Amino acid sequence: MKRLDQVLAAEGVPAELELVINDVIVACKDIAFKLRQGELAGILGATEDENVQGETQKKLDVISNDLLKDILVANPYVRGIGSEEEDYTVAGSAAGKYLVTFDPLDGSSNIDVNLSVGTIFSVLEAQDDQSGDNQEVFLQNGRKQVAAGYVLYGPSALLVMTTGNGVNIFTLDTTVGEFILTKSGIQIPADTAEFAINMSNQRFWEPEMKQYIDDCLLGEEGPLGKRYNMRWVASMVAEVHRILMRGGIFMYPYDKRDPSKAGKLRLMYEGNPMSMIVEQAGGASSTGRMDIMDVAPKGIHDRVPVVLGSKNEVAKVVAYHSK
Ligand code: AHM
Ligand code: MG
Repeated sequence: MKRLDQVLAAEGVPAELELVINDVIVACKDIAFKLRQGELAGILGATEDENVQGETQKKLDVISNDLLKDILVANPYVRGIGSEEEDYTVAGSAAGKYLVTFDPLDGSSNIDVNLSVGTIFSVLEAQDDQSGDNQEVFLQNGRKQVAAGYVLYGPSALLVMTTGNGVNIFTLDTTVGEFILTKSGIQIPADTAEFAINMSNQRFWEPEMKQYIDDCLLGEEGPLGKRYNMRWVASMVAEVHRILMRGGIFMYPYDKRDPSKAGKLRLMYEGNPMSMIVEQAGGASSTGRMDIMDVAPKGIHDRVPVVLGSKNEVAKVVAYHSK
């Protein structure tokens, strides 16, 4: 039985980075225990507030955000944090080497119906001596991530993470409160016949995406030559986890509902960390036109079209976009 700290040490992760990851995990364990208590802890339902994205905040969005923010800005190795639920980046320690971005509770529309949600995090190195409350210091592409992961709060709480040495899965042992390594060397099957997309947005998609899905729906008789299955949990963490376990393709493409936004999902909190995990597991991740991790962020809350999962299927979607 290996604990997270033992695995990180064996991967040669610097001690300071390990201490940063450890603080993320301490907060995630707290979130996991609060989710287990659910209604009993009075944590369900919405607040009166909206976040910077214009979305109503759930009580647990705010609680999870505060848990992560408070522990990380107090960590001497953290220069600053950026969160989906914070308008601006927040400064940590001036001498800190690392920047952490996170979506504290992804898929939070699922909380009140007792379905899976997750925390997604990404760690970058601060490249210069600017303070962490200056968002410029965060604006690095996804290839610069030194660690990325998510915690899936499902029937069991799972930590899935990478430091660039493959993908490991840890299961929260609730009897001792530790994440224990349960799977390593995760590899996403290269081929799949299972897609995940919110079909209700179809009329807003670009023609290339619509054509790909139309062809999937034609099954064996269509140009893709196979019968597809569909899943949509409305929780990216759960979708990505299913893809890690059995393959698949997940898409939240650009759509024209709001032309000022390049899609629904956020580059720094969702696109980049999930792309690092998927690529480390042998999968692929694209906007449809370029690798997500090569996108240069212009703002901390930038959005990005997302197509990720089984390598050969992602390549097909990219081919539709280059026709
Ligand atoms: P959130 O960060 O506000 O929870 O939004 C992200 C979530 C993803 O987990 C999921 O893939 C998507 O939004 C679901 O969107 P939709 O409501 O269109 O089904
Ligand atoms: Mg999210």
